[in-house]
Amino acid sequence: MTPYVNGMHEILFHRHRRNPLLTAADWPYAVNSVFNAGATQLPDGSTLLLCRVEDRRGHSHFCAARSKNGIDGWEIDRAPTLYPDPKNHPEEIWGIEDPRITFIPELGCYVVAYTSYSRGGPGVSLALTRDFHTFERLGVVMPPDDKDAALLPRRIGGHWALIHRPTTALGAHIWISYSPDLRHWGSHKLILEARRGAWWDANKIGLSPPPIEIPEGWLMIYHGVRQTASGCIYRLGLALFDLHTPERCLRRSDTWIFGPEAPYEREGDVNNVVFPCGYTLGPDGETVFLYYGCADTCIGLATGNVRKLSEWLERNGRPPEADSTAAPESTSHALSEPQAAPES
Ligand code: BMA
Repeated sequence: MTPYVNGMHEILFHRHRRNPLLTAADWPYAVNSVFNAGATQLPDGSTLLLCRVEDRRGHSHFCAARSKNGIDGWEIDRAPTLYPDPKNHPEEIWGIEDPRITFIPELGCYVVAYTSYSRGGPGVSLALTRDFHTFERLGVVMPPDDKDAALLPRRIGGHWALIHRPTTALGAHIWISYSPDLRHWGSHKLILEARRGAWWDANKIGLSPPPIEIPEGWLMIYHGVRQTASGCIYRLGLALFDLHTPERCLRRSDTWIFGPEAPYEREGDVNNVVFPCGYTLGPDGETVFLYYGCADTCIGLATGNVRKLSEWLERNGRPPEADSTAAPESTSHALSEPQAAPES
């Protein structure tokens, strides 16, 4: 650990002592790096990580790693689990990245939301799977520039809801969109804005793992990107959204809660990055196992507690409209006047 950490902040996520949990050295075939893994708990209670694996071309694919306790004893697929298919899906010509997994009880399958990368830029694609061996691709659902997407596990007002992060000349903010069938999307709404100026989450934010459903609402761990003279710093903040109207942000933290501190987070192919794409909950239903990419090079685990996260946000967060320094010209009516989700 860096000797410069102040140590006076409340610690909400604890790094596992076996970090980094998974690195390129663990892989059964030639790879450059493994990071930004989606995560889910399988019916037998074991943990599946769908790891982003980068080859020496710089292109990424996904490879599944399974473990009984989510910590060690990983069994890694001997070959790529989901590989770009540019012939049928030209949007994947430069690879597929950053998967987020949601189990959908109504469909009895998992939906993987991922970044498909091509000449057009990064877009959001969806694929369905029951077993993480075969996948049904739905193709691009959000055209470039868009990424950092995850599906909510059930319909809201009769419609599926996708959280994602389009980028425009005005910045990179978090949006929600709705669909009757996972293929046609509309009712797009801005739900969380990047702040500006000196803020740790100025200009660019994005969803990290899929939102966590708690009694108080959808708890979102999001990443904020600070641009500095020596590159970007990726850190994590918290926001809470209304359970029935997930476009309505109830609270947002002012400060980040987790950032690059350990040497494997500080230094790698891209320095100073912590980037979770997945979590699982422990048997107590409260312990969060947060799996995160470290410096675009390896995979770490940090554990927290949903109740403590929620209580901390209650004490330290505030409604976004109370933030007078964000978006002074108020580009977002959705932030101050939340609208109901479309009716079925
Ligand atoms: C983001 C994403 C992540 C990556 C991060 C840091 O834009 O592309 O995949 O981990 O940058 O390089």
